[in-house]
Amino acid sequence: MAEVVTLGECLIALVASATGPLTEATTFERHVAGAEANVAVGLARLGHSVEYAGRVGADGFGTTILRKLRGEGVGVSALRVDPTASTGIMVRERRALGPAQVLYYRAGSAGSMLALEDVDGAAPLFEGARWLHVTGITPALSASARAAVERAAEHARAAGMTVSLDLNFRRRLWSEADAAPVFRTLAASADVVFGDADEAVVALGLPADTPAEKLARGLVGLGAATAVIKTGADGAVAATRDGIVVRSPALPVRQVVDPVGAGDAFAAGFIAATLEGQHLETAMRTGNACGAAALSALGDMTGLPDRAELDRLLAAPSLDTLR
Ligand code: KDG
Repeated sequence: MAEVVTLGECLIALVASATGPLTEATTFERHVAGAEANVAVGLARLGHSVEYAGRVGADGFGTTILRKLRGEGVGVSALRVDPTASTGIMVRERRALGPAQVLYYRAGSAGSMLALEDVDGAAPLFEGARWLHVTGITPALSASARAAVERAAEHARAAGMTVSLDLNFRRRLWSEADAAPVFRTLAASADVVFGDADEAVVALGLPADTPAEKLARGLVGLGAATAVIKTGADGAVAATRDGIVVRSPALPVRQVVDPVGAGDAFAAGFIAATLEGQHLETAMRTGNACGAAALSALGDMTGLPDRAELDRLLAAPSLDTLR
């Protein structure tokens, strides 16, 4: 019986080997990606049992994903191979300056066809599990995927599980106007909501310069018990329904190798610490440490720390060499 259940689209990321414009990129590294799968692997590396539900195509990339998740110790009993569609792909350039472009090739992919039947088929996984993690990416993929996420939240609530939502707004998948009401509905059935300032602004319809603490309080106002706003190099700020506000500084990162996946790493660390009975301060610190670790390596999952790595980071975040 797994402690954590998550669901979504796990896809292949082709990440440019060198920094610079996509136009000039000639070689790409193949990585396994997908926000919920990143969280699943992050939790598994920290020693938590986790089940991942979704669909991949009956192709080589689908097999890559299955092998990767199995190899990381993530349960894949509810990850179906769909022979009617391909595994989704995203292509990422890397930039030393300015935002990096992401191209998605996932319309009609196997993962985007996630549907109610996948969640209902996975219902036994919810019995005895403690936590469900969902993101705002999956509801953007298709109407059936959105219904699946909402159904998963219903199953989790019925089973007395804690539900976390990472807003993860993806402008290339849907508009602010379409995303905002979905974010609000999902936040209302979540216990913990994660997001960055931009995503919270979209969910709450507030001005872009709204301070992080106010955004966290706003998300709590939607119904969550705790909301965490990640503020990049500044760390994160959390607000709770009881009026507590916690600020947690980021760990120093000497070189940001790849920013993608840091938010998922934060969520994994936060969830792991909370499952271990730690206080909000420790959950935030653990989340920040995992986020920093993810920033330091290429690919969404590469830098996710195991327990020993996390302990080293938390003990001596600014040492540059251990001799
Ligand atoms: O959070 C990282 C994700 O953005 C990445 O793995 C791919 O799920 C993904 C997406 O849709 O952007």
